[in-house]
Amino acid sequence: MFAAERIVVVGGDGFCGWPTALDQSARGADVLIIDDFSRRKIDAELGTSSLTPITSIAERVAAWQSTTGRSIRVTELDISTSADWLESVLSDFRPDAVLHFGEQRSAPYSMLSAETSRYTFRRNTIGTYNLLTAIKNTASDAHLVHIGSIGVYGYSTKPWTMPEGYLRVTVPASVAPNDIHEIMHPFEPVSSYHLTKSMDAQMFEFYARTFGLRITDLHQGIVWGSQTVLTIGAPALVNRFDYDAIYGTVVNRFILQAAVGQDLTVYGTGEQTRAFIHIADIVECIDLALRNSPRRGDRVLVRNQVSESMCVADVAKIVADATGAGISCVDNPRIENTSNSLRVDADSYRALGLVARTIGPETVRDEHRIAAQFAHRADRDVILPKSALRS
Ligand code: USQ
Repeated sequence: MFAAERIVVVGGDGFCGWPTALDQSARGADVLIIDDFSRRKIDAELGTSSLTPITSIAERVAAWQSTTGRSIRVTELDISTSADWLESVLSDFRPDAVLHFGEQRSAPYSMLSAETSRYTFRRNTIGTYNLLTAIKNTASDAHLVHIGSIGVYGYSTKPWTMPEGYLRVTVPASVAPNDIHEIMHPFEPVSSYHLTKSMDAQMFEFYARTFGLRITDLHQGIVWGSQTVLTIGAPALVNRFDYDAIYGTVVNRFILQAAVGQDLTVYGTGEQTRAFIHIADIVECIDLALRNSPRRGDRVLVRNQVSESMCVADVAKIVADATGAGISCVDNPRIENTSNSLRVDADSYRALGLVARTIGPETVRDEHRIAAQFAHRADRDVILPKSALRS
């Protein structure tokens, strides 16, 4: 039994969207990818490219068809500028679920310049708004699953474990004695990217409460790893592996640095604690989220899509021990707290049976093997940050 029969994957050509599109197609769903290929265009703008040689979307879906006999349809469309077209696509396809991966997903990119900050804001906020109105205006009962970020709550140390979306608070006695409420956990974004994810959450609350849209918001940690069992099924299916200073996230950057014989660059103290999840667990999580959807009239269902929390220095030590690489502490190019702790409640997926991978010697060595296979393609000029990130 599949989680949904007809699934739209917005951003289905991207890092998380592509393996998820394959996974849902393999499970039997009829998948339609909507993508404007902006991620590929940003590669060209930044002068970077994936470590792994990704093929065009046409080659990707043709390879999928020839290896599995299953077809995935593709529509090129920018959801932030083509609202009417988006509505007509949803109206024709009548999806049971819409997976929303179609946002500019790099916090550092949003901090690169005033223009990249404006672009991120425009694209993410208006894109999400257009998607919500398209679902509402087509009277669709589609379950919207959005990739959010655990970073919306900021990285100051909190004296509690980060709950899944909602915080129980006691209203001061002078206002309402002994009155306990559950409120949306306050946001504390640390970049304009995280600001857009916080605004998405407010829009979701409005559309769920006012129009009964069924929405799951996944507060995802930093993704590491690059491939799933399906993306390594044929060379043309390979998923992207970003390692540059803007789109590469910390674990994969460390693994790539180890593969090319560079020291691992720990920014600042290394005491920044972050939450992590492996790409192969993301596709499992999305399937679980699809199978366990909210009902019409429910509040937004928030799940923390996180397998563990760890500080950057500890991540570096695990990668260094597993690969023999050295470690260098460098000036931090970002404005961020020098040190924080972070405890995240990820019970909802655990209750659904998820057993997630963790960052350890074996899992790091698996990814290191992939990085080593393509290390000859690495451009050393894009690994180190070129400027401070402050917008
Ligand atoms: N860092 C290093 N060395 C490096 C690269 C990064 O020490 O070579 C440090 C950074 O200073 C930071 C931490 O590692 O403290 C994480 O950086 P990152 O680049 O892996 O992740 P970040 O940019 O903070 O955010 C990323 C994505 C964003 C996603 C977020 C998940 O840009 O799309 O949503 O991870 S989270 O913020 O946890 O919700």
